[in-house]
Amino acid sequence: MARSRCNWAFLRAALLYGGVVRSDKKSMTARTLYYAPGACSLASHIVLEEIGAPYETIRLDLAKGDQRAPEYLAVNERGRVPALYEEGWVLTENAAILRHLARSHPEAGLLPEDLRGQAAADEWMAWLSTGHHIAYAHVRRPERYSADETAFPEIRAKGADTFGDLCTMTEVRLSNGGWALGERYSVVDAYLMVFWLWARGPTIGFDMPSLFPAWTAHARRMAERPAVRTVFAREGLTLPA
Ligand SMILES: N[C@@H](CCC(=O)N[C@@H](CS)C(=O)NCC(=O)O)C(=O)O
Repeated sequence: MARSRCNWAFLRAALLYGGVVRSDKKSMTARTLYYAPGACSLASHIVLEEIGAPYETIRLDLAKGDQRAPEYLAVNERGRVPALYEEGWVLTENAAILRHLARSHPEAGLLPEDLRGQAAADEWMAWLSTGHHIAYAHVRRPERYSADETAFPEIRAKGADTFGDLCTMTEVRLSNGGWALGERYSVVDAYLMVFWLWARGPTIGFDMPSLFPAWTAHARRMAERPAVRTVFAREGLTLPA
């Protein structure tokens, strides 16, 4: 569904004509996701693909510092992905984007309709963004938490411990064998995929199938979904085996 564009000329054009700068004009594209391969933006990317409505993508290379380019800072002044551009509007923060996409497309059924179901989804997303994500950041980006390089090993170690504890709690929550919210697939499952990948990746390096079998079964079910396969291929990621 997505057409990928990766150049700043397109971004500048979107800014000029799409309404970030001049909100009175119609955008050239309906919806654009700014993402980086394997970053937390994966969750929003999967959900856009699940919905099936047209969207475009702009890939940022975080290692090269694309997120700090003035053109991107004009989209998200915090210099982070994801950012979702829609006509005259930019939304950041995965949890907000996931909820917005699900609510904009109720026909996709990616969020429960009942109040408690929605609250349970919010609970998961708040936990993942403030728990798992931040613990992981202590391991990968200790410089965010201290100016003293000699403190980095301690910050990394504590972050890894905390991340491991959170993975254990996630495993328990998923041990009923269903989706995060029970029988129904939702945006929460797409968000969970990010942290399963990070836990498997080189920064943490957990042996996911043996340490977290229920979560790994969840990740494998995710890998059967066409939208997930499409997005993994686009981002150049390896599916859970
Ligand atoms: N709270 C934000 C965090 C976004 C975030 O930290 N994104 C990372 C990638 S996972 C990023 O853009 N990092 C670039 C950098 O730190 O320079 C969210 O949940 O969307």
